Amino acid sequence: MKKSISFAPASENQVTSAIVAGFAKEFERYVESEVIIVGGGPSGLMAAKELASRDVKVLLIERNNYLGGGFWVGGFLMNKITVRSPAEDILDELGVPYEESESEGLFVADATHACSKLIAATCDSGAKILNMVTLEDVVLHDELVCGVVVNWTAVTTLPGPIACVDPISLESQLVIDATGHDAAVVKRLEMRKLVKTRCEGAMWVDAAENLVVERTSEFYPGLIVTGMAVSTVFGLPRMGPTFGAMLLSGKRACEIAFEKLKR
Ligand code: 48H
Repeated sequence: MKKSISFAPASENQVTSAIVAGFAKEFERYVESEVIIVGGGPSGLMAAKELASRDVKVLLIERNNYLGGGFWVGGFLMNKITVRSPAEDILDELGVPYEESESEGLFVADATHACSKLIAATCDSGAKILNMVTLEDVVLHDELVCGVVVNWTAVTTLPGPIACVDPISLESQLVIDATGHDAAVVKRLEMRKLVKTRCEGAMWVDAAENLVVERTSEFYPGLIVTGMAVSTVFGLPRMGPTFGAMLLSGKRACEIAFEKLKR
């Protein structure tokens, strides 16, 4: 005979209260963080996971409902991702199964498995995630980036005449631009002629991945760039659907941020 299940009793208003109280308490704690990461693709997730694992107070902002950015698909809508050695070490760390392709040192994994594991590891690390939130601007004090200006993505996509909703600011000691090809944070500085970005270069996988990791850096005081944003700002070649450099660039961004926080 089937055993019937009886859930704990709750009223509708108790469900609502639980959500409001849970959100408000945490949100208030994160109006000031040590590091804010904008963009929840592979580089941003990796940087968030690594920083939170070192007990850094880190907030990741993502404009979509879902995290993962371009990591869910490997290119041309085929859901296999590739990484080149030595980035398979990260797949090992995450517990993602993979196979070596016919090309030595080039590994293939299920995109959904890799992406889910990276998201789960980031959440487990203690990084705070704010999804459905879009970066609108930066906080800039005396030529130092010290926070972000954000709004609900739903507000930013409303037609102009009904979107008169001011954004809010969140402060941090450092901001990491992990917004991919857009380099959306850096672009707010370029708009004001404080920096100049180059256009992302044409495809050249062999050169591109090394360069992205090498050039992951503090691009402007208080602002670190990681992932494809590095290609955009420095005009580096693109690498196509291979993700080792995104993961290692996120790790590098963490190391740079961690060193800066210590000083
Ligand atoms: C909040 C924002 C905003 C904003 C964007 O594109 P991503 O996956 O970025 P990376 O750099 O971690 O990885 C790049 C990789 O996916 C890729 O495209 C590669 C390897 N391309 C090679 C090639 O040759 O084309 O993720 C960026 C994330 C996304 O989730 C966006 O939704 C988010 O940032 N985002 N979040 N406010 N203004 N802009």
